[in-house]
Amino acid sequence: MFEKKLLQTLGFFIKDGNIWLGVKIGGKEFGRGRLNGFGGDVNPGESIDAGMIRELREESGFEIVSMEKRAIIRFFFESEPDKVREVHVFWIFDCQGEPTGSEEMTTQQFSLAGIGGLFDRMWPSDRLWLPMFLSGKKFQGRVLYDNPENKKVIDKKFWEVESF
Ligand code: 8OG
Repeated sequence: MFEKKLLQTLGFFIKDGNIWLGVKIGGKEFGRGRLNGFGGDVNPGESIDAGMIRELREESGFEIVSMEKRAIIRFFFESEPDKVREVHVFWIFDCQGEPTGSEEMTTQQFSLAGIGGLFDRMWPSDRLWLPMFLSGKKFQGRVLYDNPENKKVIDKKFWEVESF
C-alpha cells in the first residue's frame, strides 16, 4: 500500500457565471501565471471541510458560506510510487468578504464561458475532469503523472458516484 497519503482540498468558487482562481505571480518562479483553485493539505486532527474553509480563507481572503464536495481524485506520480495525493474537490457556491492576495498569488475571477482557453495554464489533467466537475456531476477519479516536473498525464480514469 501507499506509505504516504497526503489528504488535500481543492475548491472552486463559482458564481454569476464566473470562476475564481488563484494566479501565481511569484517573482522569478517558473510557474508564474499558472492557475488553480484554492486548497492544500488538511492539518492533522482537522476535518476535510474545515481544511477547505481554512485554505480558501488563507489563500483567497474569502469566507465560505456554502459548499459541497463533488469529487475525490487521487493523484500519483510514477516517480513517487509510494505516495498518493487524495484531493477532495469542492464546489463553493457562496462566500463573504473581499478577495486578497499575497506575494505569490492573486485572486481573480474568469468567465466560465472562456474556461477552455485557460486549460493551458492549469495542471495538465484539469482539462480532462474540470468539464465533468463544471457540469455538476459527482465523481471519483485517479490520475497518474510521470513526475512533478513534467506533469505529463500517463493514465487517468473518472467514474460518477451517487455520493461519497
Ligand atoms: O502548483 P502547486 O504545486 O502549488 O499545487 C499543489 C496543489 O495542487 C495541491 O494542493 C494539490 C493540487 N493538485 C495536484 N495535482 C493536481 C491536478 O492535476 N490538478 C489540480 N487542479 N490540482 C492538483 O497535486
